[in-house]
This record gives sequence, C-alpha cells and structure tokens, in this order.
Amino acid sequence: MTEDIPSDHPRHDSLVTRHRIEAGVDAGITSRQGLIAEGRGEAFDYLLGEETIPSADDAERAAAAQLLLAEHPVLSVNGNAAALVPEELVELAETVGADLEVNLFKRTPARMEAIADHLQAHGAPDVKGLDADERIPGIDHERARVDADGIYDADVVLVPLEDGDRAEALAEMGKVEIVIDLNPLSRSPRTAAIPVIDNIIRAIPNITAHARSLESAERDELEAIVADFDAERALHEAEERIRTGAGQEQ
Ligand code: PTJ
Repeated sequence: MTEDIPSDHPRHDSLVTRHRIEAGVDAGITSRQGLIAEGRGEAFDYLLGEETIPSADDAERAAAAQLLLAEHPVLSVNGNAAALVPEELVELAETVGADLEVNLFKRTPARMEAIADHLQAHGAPDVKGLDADERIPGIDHERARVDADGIYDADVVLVPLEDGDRAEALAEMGKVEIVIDLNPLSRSPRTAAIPVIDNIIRAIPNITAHARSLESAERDELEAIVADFDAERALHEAEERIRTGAGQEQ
C-alpha cells in the first residue's frame, strides 16, 4: 500500500507513517495506543513542515557521534518504532555496533515475540528484551523490565517515542539518552542529552548516514561534535518552527 504513494506527494511521509502504523496494529506489533501516539506525532510533523529542520539534522549528527563514541550503545524499540522503521533500525545498529532491545509500555509476551520476530525478519542477528532479568530503578511498571546485558548495562541509549517517566528514570541511572520525538515540549526530549525533534522515519536513516560519514573520524572529532551540540537550542528552534513556521518555504 505504501508503495502506491508517489514520493513527491506533498504529504508523503505522513501517509507512509500512517499506513505502516495501521499494518503494525494488524500484525500485533503496535498497540492501539500507538495509533493515538501516531496522530499526535502527525500533528507536530505537519507544523514542522514534514521535513528535517536544520537543528534536527545537527541533533542527528550529534546522535551519530555519540553512538560511535559509546562503549555499549543500545537502541530501544517499541511497537511504533518496530512498525515504522524495522530495517532502518537494524541498519543503524549494524553501523554503530549497537544492540537492539524491545522495551514496551504495554508489555505482553505476544507483542514482545512479534516485535523480536519482525526485527529478525528484517535482518537483526539478535534481539534483546525477552529475558528481562533486570529492572530500571524508580519505575513501578512493566516498562521497567530490561535485559541485564542490554539497556541495564548500556552507557548510551536511543529511545524513540518514549514516555517521560522512563526517560527520566534512564537519565537518573546515568545513561546518555538520545530521544526521538516530534513534540519538543514533551518531557522525554527535555530529559535527553540529545533531543531529536524529527519524524523517526526521517531521523533513523539520517543518523545512519551521519554515522557512515563519521566512521573514520578520530575520537576527539566525535567528542567535539557532541560537545558543540546545544540541546536547549535544538528544542527552542523546533518550538519556534512549530509556533511561527519560520524557515518554512511558503
Ligand atoms: O509499543 P509500546 O507499548 O511501548 O507503546 C508505545 C507508545 C508510543 C504508544 C507509548 O510510548 C506512548 O503512549 O507514547 P506517548 O506518550 O503517546 O508519546 C509518544 C510521543 O511520540 C508523542 O510525543 C508523539 O508526538 C511522538 N511521536 C509520534 N509519532 C512519531 C513521534 N515522534 C517521532 N516520530 C514519529 N513518527
């Protein structure tokens, strides 16, 4: 179905996203709440002009540098991320040497299995999250359950479309968080070291592209990219774009 949408259609990304989420719900990957989250995301994306704004591109480059610097990076995957960008997540994990771990807000064994199988069908050699032999302290909920040798052990975690409580708890654990979220006012990107205010369907391939171009960079160059990134400014510029449309072609 998504193949039928011409790439120059003015609402291309939005329509692709919507169709993938619908298919994710039908396949038992995405929760029904995921449909609501998608609607919320679409509204913000519309206001952002459905494009990667310059400050989001900077954030995506900083995210790539941070993932390359990490000792143990982990990409956290929920039902929306799995439906929207399974192959792209596998490619990013491979490019930066990260683990993929399924972590769900609405955790059920059936969804955990379906998402792990879906990622494996898209080329993931190994998917974490099913052991769930550790807990994130400070969260009294199923989404606290993580793998001891996955998110629990990670120094850098990429968390797309996250809820604020878990984002805060991961930050409390001292993890460097990269959060992808279209809403710059949401608590999770505000907690992140690197907030990426962009649609996940554009953000993940762009982080991978940056990581590929930085693959042979020295550590001090990568460290400088991360140090130069200004999270407050990135949030502010996204909010400005949403409120005023500044920078958008009319
Ligand atoms: O699969 P589960 O059970 O782990 O549940 C996942 C969802 C996303 C349903 C759950 O975490 C949830 O309810 O999230 P929220 O609180 O609705 O937050 C989702 C955030 O993601 C909102 O701020 C949306 O604006 C944003 N968002 C939605 N679609 C996209 C997005 N951000 C980036 N790209 C998108 N395509």
